[in-house]
Amino acid sequence: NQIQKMLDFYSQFNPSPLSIKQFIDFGLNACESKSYIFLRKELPVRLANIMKEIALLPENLLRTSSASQVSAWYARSFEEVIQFEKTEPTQSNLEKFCSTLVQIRNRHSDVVQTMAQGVIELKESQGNVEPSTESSIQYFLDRLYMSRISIRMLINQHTLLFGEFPNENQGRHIGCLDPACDISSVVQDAYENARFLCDQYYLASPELILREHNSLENKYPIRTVYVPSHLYHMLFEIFKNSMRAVMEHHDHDHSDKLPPLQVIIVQGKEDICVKISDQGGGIPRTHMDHLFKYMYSTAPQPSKSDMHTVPLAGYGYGLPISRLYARYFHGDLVLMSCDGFGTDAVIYLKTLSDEANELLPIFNKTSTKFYKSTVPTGDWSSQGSVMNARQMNAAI
Ligand code: W6P
Repeated sequence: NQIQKMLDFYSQFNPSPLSIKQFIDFGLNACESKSYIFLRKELPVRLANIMKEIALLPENLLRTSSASQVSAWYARSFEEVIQFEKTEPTQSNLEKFCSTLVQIRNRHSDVVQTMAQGVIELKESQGNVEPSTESSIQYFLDRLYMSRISIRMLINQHTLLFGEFPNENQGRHIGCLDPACDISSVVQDAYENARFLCDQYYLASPELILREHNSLENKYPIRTVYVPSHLYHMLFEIFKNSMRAVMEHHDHDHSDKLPPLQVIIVQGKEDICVKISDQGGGIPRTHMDHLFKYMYSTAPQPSKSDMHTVPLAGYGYGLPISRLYARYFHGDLVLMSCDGFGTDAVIYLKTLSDEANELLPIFNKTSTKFYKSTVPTGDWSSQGSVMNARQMNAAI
């Protein structure tokens, strides 16, 4: 039908990544019709690119009611936004466009939760999931959520700059970007809010020791151009995990002896690093990869009634999504752990706003191939293919 044709058409285009600098420059000489003309093509392109991938999902996931719900939301939004394909940027069309964008943003607010539900449904209907299916789902969800982050960024910028309350007291902010984002105050804020939860459940919480080191100019505090809500999201998630680890690893009756969380913020030529160190006993290396896996994180929670599991930080989708936020503008989030001692989480951000380009999934032959390929066959010995002592004895 007509919509399918449009979908095929728009999916042929690659999304156009913008840098933080471009978002700022655009916001400074904000022109609503320019933004409108860009978005009425760019939004259908980004929607179509990810919709083509939704179509390639493992069938047993796509068939779940949750995944088909998400798929239907995308179809509806695509349909709505291409209504503007050939309409002129008159005042009334610009207003309609804004309210359509708000409507789309609201429609998609529960995508992450709903896909998580779909993964649970899949597990319940399948029992165990093939490793190849699992890796397809990991690949897909990373791309779906990254696409979603990017589309929401575009919608937020347009609606904040040109929406109903354009000059609402935003201070220095340009849309959702802060051109002088004070990293340490976002760290403080995220720490205080995580600490509030921690105090509620454990009746104590580790202190924070915060240091800054600006290797470029000795000017404090370290500021950068960034989306403060993205940075907050990552930090809040890490703090919750670190606090839980510290509280679970140490004697609750001696909360005056809790090792503090140590954060250092460093500005280098290329990167800004925010390192959060806890002494929460660390993570064994065998668990490290799992922390970023959607399938692992959505394991049906075994102990909902268990009074010892607190909602401070289940390994939900918090970490994988936080890493996507970091990668979205070409940063990263990595964990390093000393099993038995503690964990360092490092958030990397690009120092230069013209190097901070959106990282966007592109639908093409390569991405298609990924869904069809199986897990690469091992060419290193591993637990599975090496004999243990008993097998060795039996073989001899
Ligand atoms: C831990 C486990 C973890 C995950 C993410 C961030 C920090 C930490 N600390 O023990």
